[in-house]
Amino acid sequence: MHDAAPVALTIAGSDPSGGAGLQADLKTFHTLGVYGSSVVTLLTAQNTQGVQGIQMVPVDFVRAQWTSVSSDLPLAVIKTGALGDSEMIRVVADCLDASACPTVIDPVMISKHGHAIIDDNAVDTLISCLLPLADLVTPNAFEAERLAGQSIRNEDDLAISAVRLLEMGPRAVLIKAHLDEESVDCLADDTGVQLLRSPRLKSNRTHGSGCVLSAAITAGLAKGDRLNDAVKFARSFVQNAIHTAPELGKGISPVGLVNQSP
Ligand code: PXL
Repeated sequence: MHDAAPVALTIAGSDPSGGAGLQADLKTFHTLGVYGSSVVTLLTAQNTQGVQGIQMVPVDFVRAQWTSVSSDLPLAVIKTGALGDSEMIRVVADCLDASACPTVIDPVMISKHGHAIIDDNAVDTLISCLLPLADLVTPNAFEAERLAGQSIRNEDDLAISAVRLLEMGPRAVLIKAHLDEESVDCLADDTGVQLLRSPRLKSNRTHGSGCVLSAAITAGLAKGDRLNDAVKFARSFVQNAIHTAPELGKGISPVGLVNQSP
């Protein structure tokens, strides 16, 4: 008999082109030796060129999926992705509140190109119901600006925003930002604030990179890594995924996961 791999759950939306959303999460978990399970919140019709449609899953059926999975599998860590609207965020928050599982929240609100994905009401619900339940929240710079009400133009702004976000309830915050020619992420928790820098990769094959980063952190935590180590590993995993991205589709290619090993 083989030892069971740790189990991670993603509560997220479907990207049928396979580059982002729950498909990216499950592929990342699998690549990193973690058993992936999923609760689907919404379906997108999308490809590398854009999103052509969105259909919410009825909230009662999201609850039903949650009950099926959580009553049966030994969940080590839960990750959330696209939740769609205020009602869905409340339902997911109820589920998370009832479980004692560590949780990584990717607050999918604004795309990395600056387009709003959820409305103001949903943002308010995310702030009041979901952030306080997060062990880690992983906004991009646009999302951090909206959540913390602070514009991010330099490293000082990043650190101030991270501390403000920390005061909103999560146990830790990772803001993903690009400043000049660098990728600068800011990790804050009760031990302090750190800036993690790496050269900005000039690539347009980045579809799903945010999902893969937070999924790789989730996988690290599921395997028992400390947050700091999980974040550092996940950053290099995503850089590698961008370097090895295939040319797929007519638009923004997905990052590559196939040739990576842990
Ligand atoms: O990367 C954010 C994201 C999350 N979830 C779904 C998505 C996207 C971006 O395309 O489609 C389903």
